[in-house]
Amino acid sequence: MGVVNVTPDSFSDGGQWYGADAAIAHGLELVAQGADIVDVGGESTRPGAQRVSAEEELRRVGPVITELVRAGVPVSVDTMRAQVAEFAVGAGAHLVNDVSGGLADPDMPRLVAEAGVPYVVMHWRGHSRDMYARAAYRDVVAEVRDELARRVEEVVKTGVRPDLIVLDPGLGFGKRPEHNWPLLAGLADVSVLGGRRFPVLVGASRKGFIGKLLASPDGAPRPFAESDDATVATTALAAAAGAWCVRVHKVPPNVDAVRVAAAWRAGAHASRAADGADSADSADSADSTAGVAAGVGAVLAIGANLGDRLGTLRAAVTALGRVPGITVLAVSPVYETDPVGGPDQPAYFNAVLTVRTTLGPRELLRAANGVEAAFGRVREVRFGPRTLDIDIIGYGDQTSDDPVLTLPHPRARERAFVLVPWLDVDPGAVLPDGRVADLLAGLDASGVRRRAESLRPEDS
Ligand code: PMM
Repeated sequence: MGVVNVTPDSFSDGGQWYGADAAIAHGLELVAQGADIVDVGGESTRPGAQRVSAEEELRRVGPVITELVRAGVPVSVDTMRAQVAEFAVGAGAHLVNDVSGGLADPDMPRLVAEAGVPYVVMHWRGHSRDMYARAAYRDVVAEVRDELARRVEEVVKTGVRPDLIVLDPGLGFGKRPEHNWPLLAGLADVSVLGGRRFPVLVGASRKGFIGKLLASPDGAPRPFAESDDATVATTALAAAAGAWCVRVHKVPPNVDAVRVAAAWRAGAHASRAADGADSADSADSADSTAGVAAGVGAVLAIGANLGDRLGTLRAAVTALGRVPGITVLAVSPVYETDPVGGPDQPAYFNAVLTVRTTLGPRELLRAANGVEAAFGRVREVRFGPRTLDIDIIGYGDQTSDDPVLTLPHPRARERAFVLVPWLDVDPGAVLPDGRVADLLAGLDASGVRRRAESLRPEDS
């Protein structure tokens, strides 16, 4: 996760990306450098920071989020305000990153529940103005875990889906330097609440506790911009310990560190498997690279219900086939389908393609988002009309409850408009809950009507 702080006074990069144009360019640069998600924030949370108004926060992040989403970037909004999150999700942001874990704005959990987007619940004891006043712990790992457990219980009560929650120990937030190291070393303890393992986000990048660790002999802390190497070390350790995401300012060396950690975990996995040990909880994140070199089969569903639906789907098939690392294997017939859920809207054209890809699952998602964006898709209404929608239905036989990319697609099993064309290209297709043919037998497929046209560019 690359950071874009659209603020004049952030902790480590305040002022650098304050103008919308600079912030947008920086977000695009972070993605080009390998970030999977760009976290856009408009309110500084550095120790001692005063709050800005909701209007000012929206003025800062609004155009940046809108533009990055339009460019196909998976965006996270770093906000404690439901009003700002609502705007961001409406503009197509994928994730809400709330450093207060729903404490700062009581409307936030309900908004996130309704939007159905992933939600980062961070450990927090109060606003930055006087956060050190609350930095007293007897057993910091146990207290952070227990306080996070209470937050999770609360937000789930409000309707947030547990499988969309990401935990964050909140490094540096109401914590003195010495409190952060046990939390980093104890990520595994913080991630399991009530018997459930949650994905964990770690935000150590350029934080004061790193500067303090690297202080010069006279006690002067290392400046932010010179603590990136140490941030990379924390990234490698956190990723090797199984963190789902690291939030960083300088993307390239941290991407390298994540790749090293993934190889490390895969190595540990392989050696445990060779020993015949139980390896169920090892390196099986959505970005596991096992098998990618040889190419992995993936199933994509495409749909359109605005504009030239057939032309858009044809162009999307061509565009996907042109992405380096994607080879289109089979394209189903086109179906005209009645909309399911959402507002009153025109009928869709839907199809399914099978591809072989050397991209990892998140890279494939980014490629799909890029093609969607090329057709001007803006998600104004959830389940509402769209010029083009591309869903990753399956990626090899990987299962993952990664909140950004759940595999297989959690709603595929209930969608006749996906299962019907999927069977056309793979009659033996299976989902974890059964054969696709059997699942389809239990659905009403009367709203799914086969068309005569083909999507293959050579047939048009
Ligand atoms: N840290 C900052 C801002 N947002 N979000 C999450 N989830 N976790 C963090 O640790 C976090 C955050 C402050 O850092 P910055 O101002 O240097 O970007």
